[in-house]
Formats: sequence, C-alpha cells, structure tokens
Amino acid sequence: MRRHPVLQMFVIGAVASVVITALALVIDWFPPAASTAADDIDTLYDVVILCSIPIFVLVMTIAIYSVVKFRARPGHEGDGAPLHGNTALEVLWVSIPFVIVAALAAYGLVVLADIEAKKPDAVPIEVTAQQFTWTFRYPQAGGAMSTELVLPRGRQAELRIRTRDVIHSFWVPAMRMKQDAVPGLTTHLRITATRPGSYALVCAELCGVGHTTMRQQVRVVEPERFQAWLRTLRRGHAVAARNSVTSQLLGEKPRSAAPNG
Ligand SMILES: [Cu+2]
Repeated sequence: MRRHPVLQMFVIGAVASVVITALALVIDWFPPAASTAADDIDTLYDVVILCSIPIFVLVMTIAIYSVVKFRARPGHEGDGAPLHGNTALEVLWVSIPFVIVAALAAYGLVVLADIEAKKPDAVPIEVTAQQFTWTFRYPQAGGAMSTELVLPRGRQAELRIRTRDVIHSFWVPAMRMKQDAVPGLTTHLRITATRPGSYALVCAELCGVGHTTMRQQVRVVEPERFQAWLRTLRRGHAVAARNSVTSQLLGEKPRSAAPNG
C-alpha cells in the first residue's frame, strides 16, 4: 500500500469516517425525549451526521494529504505545474453537494411540516417573555396567568409567543422545540407532550444581564389532572379579580400593587 499513496489516503479516510460517525451516533446528544416531535428531530440529526461526517473526513484527508505530499521541498523555487482546472471534476464537486444539500432541505421541510401540523383540539396558551421571566396565560381558564407552564400529555398545545421587551427564545430541550419571541410579532409553536414530568424551559437568546436566570419549568400532566389544574387556576383568577374589585370599591389599593405585599 506504500506504493499507492492515494489508496492509502482513502483507506485512512474511510476508517476515520466509520469510527467518527459511529461515535457521533452512539453519543446521546439530547435529554430524554418528551414530545411527539423529538423522535423525528433526533432521526433528522442522525441523518445529517451520517451525511456530513464522511464528507468532512474525506475533504480533510485530501487536504492534509495534499499539504504533506505536494509541499514545496527546501530549495525548490520553481513554479508549480501549469494547470487550468478540470471541468469534469468541477461539475462533479458542484453537483454532488447540490444534490445532497437539496435532499436534506427537502427532508427537513417534510419533518417541519409534520411536526407543525395543527390539531383541531389544540390547547391555546399565550406565552409572554420579558427580562427575565416567562408568564403563561390560559384562555381556557378565563385568561388566568401562571408562572409555570403546564401541558396535558398527548394533546397538542398551541403556544402564541410574544415579548414585552427584547428578543428572547423559548426552548424546551427535552421537547426539542425552540421558537424566538420577537418584539412586534406573535410567533407560534405547537407541542404535543408525551411523558408526564418536569422539564427545563430556558431562554436561548442572550437577552441581557439576567439571561442565564431566565429558566422555568414545564410540567406535563395527565389530561384529567390538566383539566383539574385549569379549574383551580380559573377559580384563583376569579377570586383575585373579585378581591381587586372589592378593594377598589372600599377605596383600598389592590393587594398585588402594595409596596411590600
Ligand atoms: Cu430571554
């Protein structure tokens, strides 16, 4: 094989590709999956890894091989060989990447359309981002607010995301879903949670000095418990509204607006 340096280069490249690709596929890059979109997105990542690592390794092998093999020897002052390109080779290295990238883009679009498909019984939730907290309003609980995002298992939640100040980004890694909150816009995200439990919700857009503290919990519960939670939220909201009206009638400040209360 020493006599055939190009063959040697391809063998090294092929072995390196197989080892690095296998390693990349074996490593668990993401937290345990908690939404219907997670499996599709994880498979998409695996396909991208399978396509990109062998190409990266091939390009690097040829580049390193060329640097070592064709470097100027000490004392060599002459010009290189008078090459004017190779049309067949150029057509090939433009068209193959084009086909690969176009196929990956089409695959990505199919997955995106699939995970963003709207379900008729989706639960609407209004998400508001502000420096440095998230609040959630549930129209189905009479517009009551919550600082915790509670989702029913197995039913789509339709999140309408807005911001009061700068750009934030709503991200639940376990659900693989991320969407920016942009001033002046309402963005949307549809999530169907699959596993009861508590998951981290983080802001994924540097939004100021408190950015790293902009973390809350998403709690996924069974549908019956979700309905019960909505009723409790609605009752609390009604009581708070009544208290505020009563105190206004009595000429008091609403409790929530008191300086230390
Ligand atoms: Cu933020």
